[in-house]
Amino acid sequence: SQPIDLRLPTPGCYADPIKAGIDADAVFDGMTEHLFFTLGKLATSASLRDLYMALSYAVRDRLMTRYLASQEAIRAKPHKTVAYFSAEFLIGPQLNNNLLNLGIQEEAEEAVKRFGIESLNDILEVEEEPGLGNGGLGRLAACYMESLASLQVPAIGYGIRYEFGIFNQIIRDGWQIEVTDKWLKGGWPWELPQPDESCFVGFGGRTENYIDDQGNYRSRWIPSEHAIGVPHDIPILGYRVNNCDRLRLWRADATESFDFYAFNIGDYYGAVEEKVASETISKVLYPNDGTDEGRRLRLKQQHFFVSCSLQDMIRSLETRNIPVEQFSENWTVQLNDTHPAIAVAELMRLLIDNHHFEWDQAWDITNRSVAYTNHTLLPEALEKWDLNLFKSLLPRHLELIYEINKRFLQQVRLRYPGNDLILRKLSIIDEEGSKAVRMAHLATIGAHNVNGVAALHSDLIKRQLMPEFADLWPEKFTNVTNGVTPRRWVALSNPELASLLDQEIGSNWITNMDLLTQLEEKENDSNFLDVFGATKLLGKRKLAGYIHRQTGILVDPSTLFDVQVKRIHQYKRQHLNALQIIAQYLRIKNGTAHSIAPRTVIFGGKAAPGYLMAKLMIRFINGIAEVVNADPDMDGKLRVVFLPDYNVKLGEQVYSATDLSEQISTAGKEASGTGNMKFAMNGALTIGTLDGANVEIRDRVGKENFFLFGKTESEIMKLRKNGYDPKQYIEKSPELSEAIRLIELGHFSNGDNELFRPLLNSLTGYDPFFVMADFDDYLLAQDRVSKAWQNHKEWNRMALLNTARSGFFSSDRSIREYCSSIWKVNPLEVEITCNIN
Ligand code: KOT
Repeated sequence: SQPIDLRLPTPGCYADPIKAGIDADAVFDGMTEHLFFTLGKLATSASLRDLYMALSYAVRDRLMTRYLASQEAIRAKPHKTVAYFSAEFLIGPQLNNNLLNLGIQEEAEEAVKRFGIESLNDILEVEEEPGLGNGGLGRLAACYMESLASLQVPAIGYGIRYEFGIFNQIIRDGWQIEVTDKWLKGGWPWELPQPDESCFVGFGGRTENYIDDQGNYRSRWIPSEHAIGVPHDIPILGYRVNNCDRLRLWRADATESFDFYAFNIGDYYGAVEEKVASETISKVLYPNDGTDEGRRLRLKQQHFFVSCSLQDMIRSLETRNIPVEQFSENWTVQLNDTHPAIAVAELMRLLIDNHHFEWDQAWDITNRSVAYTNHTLLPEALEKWDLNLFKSLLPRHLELIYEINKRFLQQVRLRYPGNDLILRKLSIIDEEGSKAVRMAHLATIGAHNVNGVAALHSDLIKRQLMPEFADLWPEKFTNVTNGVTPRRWVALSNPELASLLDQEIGSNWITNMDLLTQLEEKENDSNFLDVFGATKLLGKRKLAGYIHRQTGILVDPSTLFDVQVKRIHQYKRQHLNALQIIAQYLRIKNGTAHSIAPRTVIFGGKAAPGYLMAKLMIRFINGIAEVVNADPDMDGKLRVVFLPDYNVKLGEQVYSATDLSEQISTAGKEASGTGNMKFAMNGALTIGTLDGANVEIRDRVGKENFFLFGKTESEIMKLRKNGYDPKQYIEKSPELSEAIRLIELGHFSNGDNELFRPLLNSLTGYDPFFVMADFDDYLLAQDRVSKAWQNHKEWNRMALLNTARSGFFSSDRSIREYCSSIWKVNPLEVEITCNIN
């Protein structure tokens, strides 16, 4: 390809893809200039925050050549580009990631020292992360953007610039309190507003038919409200390449800063109200992970960002003189779950109503462009929109959906003549009870590919969730097992392990995680195992310091760090872990704890604000922590910690400091999990069920290096079918009965025997997630963990094999699979010439 010739605004040769011509002097000078001109500060009076901002701006400057050259490359020569549509992008802190990918961490370290700062870490500490996601789904989107750029694939991530991200969590008296997340308050240096590329979006109103100038019958939508989407671009630089992709997040603005007519007739508040209503669209992220709230504002958010994004994509074709007919040759749209599924109807609307395509051609373009990733089988998470609500907000889209549905059902009729049941099952419109639009059906019908996120999950989509669809279109249903980026989840978060890997196998592992298998040669190298164990201990010491500062609890880094960090959810079964702790506590109290490993059990995670049972689970864990940590009998044997406000930044400290990873969801419920992968890469052993990607992790790391327990998905199904009674399991298990009795007595609630009643009733009554059924087997697996911990050499050997065999779970591998089997896109290497010197 032709190198891109840019008029570079700053001197220096940018052709070196590694150091980018940036040395410590350049970073220092850049910081000095930004302190003075951008921040209005003198170096002598700059705070840590000022220095963080100055360094970030200086680094952002160094991204711009690549950012512009990457866009120029597409302009110069059309190339299919990935549009990753996601309501959430949980990107985490940006500064260190950009330093790493530019290859200037050491230069930055030296530059900040010249400002009298002891370590770059002091500055990295200041960064606030944009919490624009709930958990796994949003973090996956962020890992995928980083891998796309690193693999030199042209891509844009489209989403929403929420003013308030996921709430901050504080713990008071053991309860979760939600605090507004004001991530933008001090200014956020990583975004570039692009108001010239704003888009107009409609809502509500009505549709009408008309005859155009050529005498054609057409339909159009006359919305009653509008909002403007203002794009804010975040550069996503690939690792040591010139390719710099973008996250384009839309902020909603009012169409007029005031409705002057209303203002003039004296309705001042009415005018302001409309402005406020438009701007509310991008105000706040819905804090539900895995449940669907069905709220009008949420549907507005979805249509808002999807419409802006599709308009933006069509406009980009037009400005490059590419006919809109060639949309699907130039764009591939991935729907991250059904949150952006309205894209199917919106793209049809734009093509038919605005660009005057015939139905068949519009459908062909839509279907060729769009693919859908399903992330959950939980019925409560499958999005459904009340038909009346949908109609009142998106009347034209509903007409188009009816037409899509009519044509689809005709196909179904041909395939299954006379089978009305199947028609009702597959219809986009749910006719049972109050009518609703099923977004997963719209996405599945509109897409050319539907994938699950782990082998088991993809299989269950075909066998349980959508068997009739899979029967109709067997080749449409595929699997792409999730992955996580080794840049953030090893290199940045575990620098000690990263430099050990560099020494042992060279530094190419960071872009080729399969090279980690070379570590297997070291499995019997006693010295190496000690060094490997020592890097883990360093991580544990750091985390112990953090725990002490945050919670006042002193933990011993030589104990087994047993960690469960993830959203709090019944299906993830933090309460199973909590019950296990009570059993260990009782053993210690009763003097029957013979060979149990001294443990520090660490929890972290947020509960959706309206999910009362999850909030009670947090209270429960904290109740146990309070009793255990205050009891001298537990000293040196057991500690329990609930880490408040678990987020990406905290995750970076946790994965590298973990010995045992808790992945204990009810089989069939966790679509994949991605934390499980981060732990394994960092040499934690997993205790887990055969659920989600655990299955594949175990297959890869070896079953002897994984603590398996619990019922399989098919055993769970059978239990449910044959009438599951948790009481039978409780009666058969003395340790479980005893643990439950202690909770009932109020032992973990200062004598209050009502506090945990709802939790106990659920577990002993209906137990929807089979906690009781898996308890004994879990406890046995924990005993195997304790036994394994006695032999440190052996533990380290197993841990090493986990790291060595985790290469498959790099998001680079996942993205390569998406590129070749779903998107059919190739990399486009961005070259930059040095045209100044
Ligand atoms: C569903 C509705 C609203 C918000 C989030 C979801 C959601 C989250 N659905 N699935 N997820 C998680 O996605 C991860 C990435 O694929 C999976 O690893 C995890 O198992 C899902 O629970």
